[in-house]
Amino acid sequence: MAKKKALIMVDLQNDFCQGGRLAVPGADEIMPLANRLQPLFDLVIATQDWHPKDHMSFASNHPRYAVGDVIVVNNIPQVLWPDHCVQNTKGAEFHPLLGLRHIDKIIHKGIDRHIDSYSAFYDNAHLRSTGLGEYLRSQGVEEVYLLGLATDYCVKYSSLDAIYLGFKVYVIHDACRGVELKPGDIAAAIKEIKESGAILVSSQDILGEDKKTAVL
Ligand code: VGL
Ligand code: ZN
Repeated sequence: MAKKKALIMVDLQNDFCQGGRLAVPGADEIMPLANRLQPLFDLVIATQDWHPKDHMSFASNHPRYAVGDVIVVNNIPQVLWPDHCVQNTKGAEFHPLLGLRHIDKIIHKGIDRHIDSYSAFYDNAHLRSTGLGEYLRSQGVEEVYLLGLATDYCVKYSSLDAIYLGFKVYVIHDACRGVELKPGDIAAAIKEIKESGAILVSSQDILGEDKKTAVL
């Protein structure tokens, strides 16, 4: 039997899209791709960044600091962000053009106010699992494909953790967009993703392949 494949759609939420609190350039362009890709997978996971209002990653909760500053909390560098993806707000909802009917499981992350969680699998200190790794294993998944936001944060850390957990990992590069806080951040993230052993693919590699099998 073919290896079971999961698609992990990372943080396709309003706050990371046009008009959102932490808008990632080009984010909205991903939705049509995500919608075409979903039916081709055995399992579809969507993550949501899901912060309490008093979350430590918000600059607004650190009076002497500004958005973009980096502080160190428990020996872990923390970028301070605008308030974003606050639980049960419009900004935390999925983008309105994202199809939801193929989604098998939603993973919330960043829910503990004391620590951030870029990865879909663990918090930034690697102390607590979100349950995603265990879920994928329980479903017999061996290969994971990642797309979403942001290339240089949540996609990167999710990909590194998926490798760490022993999955075969593919990152669908044209279905990701990055924050690029500093010029070169996206390129550096892509390099790190590749060096970790994840494989970069294009959405056409996947969609095209499906077309071939369809005519056979
Ligand atoms: C993200 C910054 C803060 C992401 C989440 O989804 O990449 N980035 N929170
Ligand atoms: Zn966040």
